[in-house]
Amino acid sequence: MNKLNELPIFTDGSDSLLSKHLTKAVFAELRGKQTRNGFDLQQAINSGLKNPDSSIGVYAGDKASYNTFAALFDPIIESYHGFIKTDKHQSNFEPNDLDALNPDPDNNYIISTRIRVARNLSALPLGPAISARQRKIVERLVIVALSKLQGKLAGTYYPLQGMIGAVRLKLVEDHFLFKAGDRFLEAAGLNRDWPEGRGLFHNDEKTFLVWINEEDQLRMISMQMGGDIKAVFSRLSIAVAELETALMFSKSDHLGYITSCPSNLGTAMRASVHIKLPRLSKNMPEFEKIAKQYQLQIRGIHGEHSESQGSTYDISNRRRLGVTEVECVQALHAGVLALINREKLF
Ligand code: ADP
Ligand code: IOM
Repeated sequence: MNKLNELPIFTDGSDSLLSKHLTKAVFAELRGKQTRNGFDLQQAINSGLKNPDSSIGVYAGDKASYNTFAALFDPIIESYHGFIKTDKHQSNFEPNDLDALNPDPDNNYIISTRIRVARNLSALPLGPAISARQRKIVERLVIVALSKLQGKLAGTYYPLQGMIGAVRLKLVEDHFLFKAGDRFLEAAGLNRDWPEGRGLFHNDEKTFLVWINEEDQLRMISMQMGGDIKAVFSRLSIAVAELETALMFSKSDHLGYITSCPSNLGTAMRASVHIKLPRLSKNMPEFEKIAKQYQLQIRGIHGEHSESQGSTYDISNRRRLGVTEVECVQALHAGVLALINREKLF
């Protein structure tokens, strides 16, 4: 990788948090630094430099990156989550504390609900700095932990290596598997040695899934058709607690769970619905205003950086750090109710 000699110039079109916070002074302070894993500023910012349409643009190679590159990461974390250096993250993954009746019991608007959390093993670097051998170790440890799951959570692991192309594409199309060749992950070094060490675990019903070695080492996912947000949350809460007895995840009192992208720190939770809003989506300014009011993010139907199809959107909580798991989902629930109520008024 080329060494950075000068402060990068961002094109006018770039709106990433990297472009906003990589000032001359920050660049001068950080350009010679690296963590004990050899992860340096060039690697941390390469995704944002190569992809001016990034929303964040930086990645951590390990937990230490959040200290070593704090002059850049802290303001990015504050901008994204509204969370400052002296704040402390709190967790509450208790389903009984969630007040979330199905906002669409007649299935008129919500197609499906999905909640995922990201996790990384505390003993190893994060994906952008992991070696091929370490990635295989992650895969092995996680497979062993998953093999102990019982009842409705029990399932099978499908490695990407050797998977038939058409099978893989169908899993991606059906929203169960991550896509190949993502350019944001590519520039962050997250696609090295593809497809080795990557794979998908799921139970028979495909309501509990684990992605191994994508943007984070684990993405644990609970999903099902319809709008029963509480059922999806409860299943995830049980599964995560089970896996936490077998695996040691990287976290800190200040930042909660440590993830490769700062947008996922804290709960590392993205709770989303796929929702049809044919009338409201014709009035994007109003749609966006409601989403902003409830701190929700609007994504396309095939996930981050995808376009929507028809009038179906992916709506999810934006903040993940400085809020508990229950609060993430409560925010989604309140926002989805507001969107449905507005849609009904047209
Ligand atoms: P992540 O949520 O893991 O950060 P993406 O935004 O790329 O990553 O989404 C991953 C996949 O999950 C995509 O195929 C996306 O369409 C799918 N997905 C997200 N939310 C839902 C949902 N509520 N129902 C069904 N699939 C979903
Ligand atoms: N989480 C990550 N995929 N994303 C926020 C990248 C970006 O747009 O900067």
